Amino acid sequence: MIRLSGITPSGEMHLGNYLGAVRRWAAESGPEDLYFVSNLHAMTTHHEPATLRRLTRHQLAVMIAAGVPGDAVFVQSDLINEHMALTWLLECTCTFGEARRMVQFKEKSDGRESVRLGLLTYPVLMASDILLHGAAEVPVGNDQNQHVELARTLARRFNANYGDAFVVPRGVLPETAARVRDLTVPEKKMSKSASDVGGIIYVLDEPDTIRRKLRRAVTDGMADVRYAPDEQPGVANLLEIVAACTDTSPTAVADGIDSYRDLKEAAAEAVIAELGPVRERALDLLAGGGELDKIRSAGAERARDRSRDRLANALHLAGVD
Ligand code: AQP
Repeated sequence: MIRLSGITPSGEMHLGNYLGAVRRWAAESGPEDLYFVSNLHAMTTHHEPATLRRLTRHQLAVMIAAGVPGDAVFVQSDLINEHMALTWLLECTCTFGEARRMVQFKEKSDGRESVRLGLLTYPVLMASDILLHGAAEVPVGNDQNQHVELARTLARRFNANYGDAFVVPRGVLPETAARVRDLTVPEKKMSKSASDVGGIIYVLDEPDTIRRKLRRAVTDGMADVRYAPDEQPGVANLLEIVAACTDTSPTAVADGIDSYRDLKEAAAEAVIAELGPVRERALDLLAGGGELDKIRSAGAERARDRSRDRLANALHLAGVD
């Protein structure tokens, strides 16, 4: 059974991406699973080419440094011909009404004067990612589940119209997904595209930067260290971060700490200990030696080999071989 997950290089990898996704990929990866940098998805709104190229490499390096197996990773644009060929087949399987109904399209296009067509069609590109690689399970948060549903619909429709080409995938909610919140706006999740970087801990942040950001984390005026996410979201976020980094529960962390100052210190120590080795290895990979490029091209070759017959069969069934 193949599970497929991706990360979009819309910014540098942060603690939320790491604890909520990438660290799990490293720990739980099965022999057939695939993890990719979805750089084509980063083009649906304004992007800078040089920045996108840099962030694509950055995401790949951090994934490898975090322990995601090298033979399970690839970069989406390294298989651009394959992904685009299947995207076209699926765009000709999807209706305009289906694409327009996607909630994320409505949210992201709302109020904008000019909207890239890719923002409308990107769920079809996501369906092609899933179907090209034969994924049976796609771990996603609630915000992406509608897109996996679309992939299911398109797989079923294509199979019914032309013949058996695709595994019908299903979305699965990760069991213990840590949801890391922004340090300065704890009501919101930590996000690559947030405008205030003070609320975001990046995986490659230096230890002093991590300490500074955590010292400035928003708490509340209750002066009470207990785990109450609804009443004390900032404190709960810090407790969850320590718990995730030290493999315990937020309540157990709260039991051993008396002041917000000590909580912030504990969070800084836990995060620095967790991210330190990943940061070091990622910086090594990014600095040179060609190791990262070798991993990248071997990953692309493997992913291409594994998807070749599936794509050829789909093209044949659709009558365009
Ligand atoms: N704050 C978070 N806590 C836990 N998990 C998170 N993820 C994202 N933010 C958090 C998980 O990281 C994986 C990769 O995310 P993505 O690149 O697909 O996009 P995203 O979810 O939209 O991430 P961001 O950081 O919020 O980016 P922008 O600002 O560009 O939208 C996913 O598994 C995601 O659940």
